[in-house]
Amino acid sequence: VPRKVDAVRIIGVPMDLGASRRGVDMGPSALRLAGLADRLAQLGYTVEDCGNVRVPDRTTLGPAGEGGTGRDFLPSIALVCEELAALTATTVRLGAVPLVLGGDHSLGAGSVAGVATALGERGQRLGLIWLDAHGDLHTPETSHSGNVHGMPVAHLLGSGDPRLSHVSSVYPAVRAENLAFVGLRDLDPPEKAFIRQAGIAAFTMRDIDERGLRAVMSDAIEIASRGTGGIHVSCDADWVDPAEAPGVGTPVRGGATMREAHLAMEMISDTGALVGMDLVEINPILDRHNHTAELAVDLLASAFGRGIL
Ligand code: 5AB
Ligand code: MN
Ligand code: MN
Ligand code: MN
Repeated sequence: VPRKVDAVRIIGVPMDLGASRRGVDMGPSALRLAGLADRLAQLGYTVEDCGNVRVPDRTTLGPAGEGGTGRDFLPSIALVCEELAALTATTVRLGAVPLVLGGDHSLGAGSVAGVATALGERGQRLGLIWLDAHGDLHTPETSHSGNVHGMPVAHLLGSGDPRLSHVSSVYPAVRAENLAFVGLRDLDPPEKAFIRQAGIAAFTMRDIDERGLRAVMSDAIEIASRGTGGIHVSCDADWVDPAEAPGVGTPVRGGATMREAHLAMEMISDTGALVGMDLVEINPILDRHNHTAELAVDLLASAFGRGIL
């Protein structure tokens, strides 16, 4: 399949307001230091690094910062998501793929929203593949932790706080029928209820164990492709097993192997339908010698076609 787009724009989002554990704000630096831009350029892409979106440090947010808990940061996160969505929308309009570097996964409510806006202007819907150990399907009401990185998918589907669910000019930004999860293994009860009630395609690690990554991923791609103008892939580094990707904020044992992760990325590349991508939740403080960021750059290279002979 010839690829549709040969320009990639890198957008860093050094945000840790959505997570309890600090340090994922350093993710964009770690991924850049692991050689991301050069790797993509070697694959023949025109690469433009737009630098970082401005994100307030939580120590500057006053009482909400030091004393606050997760949901206190929602207004600040929503502002970052608005700005990020404007950038990803512009990038898609210009004919390039936005590659968003996190930062915690709350940014997904902005990155995906912007891509949905740009496709909506062409009369197209967006398909979404969410690679994650977690469902990220909480609303501020159902979340026990209050952490907004556990909420982006619910908001993209139109639930929760309007400041996060109305970032896109398309509402909801993504329809449940065009969404597929892959790699799930740590869901809270309200997230399971959401999946059942909305009828979301949720492929767990058990599905990968029983059917193999290839069968699961082709189902996910089919779901995200059906009736859509392109696929956004939001990759939480914690979908990979922590033995291979230790530098993540919320590790859960029993994740995808390195080879399964590569195959998933190669299959995404084969679709030629990738219109946007996030790589989030890398925590350099918990990493060993930047190995998780290096693995992530390898995986991104696979998603952008390095396996094509
Ligand atoms: B991540 C948990 N469900 O809501 C919560 O890493 C974890 O973006 C959320 O997937 C993990 O706090 C969010 C327990
Ligand atoms: Mn996540
Ligand atoms: Mn996760
Ligand atoms: Mn996490």
